[in-house]
Amino acid sequence: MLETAERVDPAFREDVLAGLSAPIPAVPARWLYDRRGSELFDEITRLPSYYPTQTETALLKQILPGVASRVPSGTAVVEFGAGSATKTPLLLEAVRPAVYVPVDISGDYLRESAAEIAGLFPSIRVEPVVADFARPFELPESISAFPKLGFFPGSTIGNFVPRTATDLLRSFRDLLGVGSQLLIGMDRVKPINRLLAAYDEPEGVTAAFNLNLLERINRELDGDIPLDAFRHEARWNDILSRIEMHLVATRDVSFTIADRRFSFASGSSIHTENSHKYGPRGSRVLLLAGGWTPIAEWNDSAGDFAVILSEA
Ligand code: AVJ
Repeated sequence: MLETAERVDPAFREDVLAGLSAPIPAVPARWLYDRRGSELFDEITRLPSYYPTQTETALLKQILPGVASRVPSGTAVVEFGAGSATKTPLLLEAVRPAVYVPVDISGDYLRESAAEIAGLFPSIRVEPVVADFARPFELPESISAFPKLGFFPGSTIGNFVPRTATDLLRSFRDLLGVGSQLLIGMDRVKPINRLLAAYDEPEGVTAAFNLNLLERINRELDGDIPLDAFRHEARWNDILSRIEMHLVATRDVSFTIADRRFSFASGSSIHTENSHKYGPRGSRVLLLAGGWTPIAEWNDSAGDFAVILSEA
């Protein structure tokens, strides 16, 4: 018990206790991604109904020569997130940067994937940075003179509400500097049935991903939440243009977390994740508000997903 308690991030405890006591109960989405959560998300990306990963990967294969032609030679690529095993090699293959700087909060995962990239691309210098990219951090001194290309795929920007998303984009601009570039993936608005199917599929992996948060709370914060008292729900919030994940109480339920008592009425929910979807104009306005001027944009033929190159 003590052994696990020692490793618990105090911010997790604070976020859960404050979040579940709020008028609209919610827990920040980043706590979904513990080891098990990251494995489940990986499984999600391989589901037939979860189109973003397949669509973006196919789109990148097509467009990367065009991207590379707009990127100066001798560039340093800075990826926000440790990088996916498939998308990152595609980018590096096309752009052939001098340096690759993956930035991730998880040191173990970062070192593993950085070593893999270094093995695949012996001519690219790999300089991983352990940091939460949503908080201030510094790039290695050694790349200060290089032209820079930020890479932020996967529609991860969609996890942030627009106010926070623009703050994040501005912090990327401050970090990379005027004249730098950003290649970002953004999921598009599309028919609601397809959006809902991507976040609530028959295989039940997204449900397990969402419910894993409760298991994590029970394990790390000494909770006794009965898992069968909550079910996964994906909702489309039209006015805010986003998919929301919720954990909905299937009956009146009370439980304890870290010696604090909580009660949820049947049908009430814990909001666990947002995934904002943008139309063509909206995505460009968001980038502009964040200090980035779009210079080229690519969409798959169905218009499901966009990759946009911008300049600071
Ligand atoms: C990794 C945040 C882009 O919002 O589509 C997938 C996470 N959540 N299924 C997304 C997620 C449920 C994903 N992002």
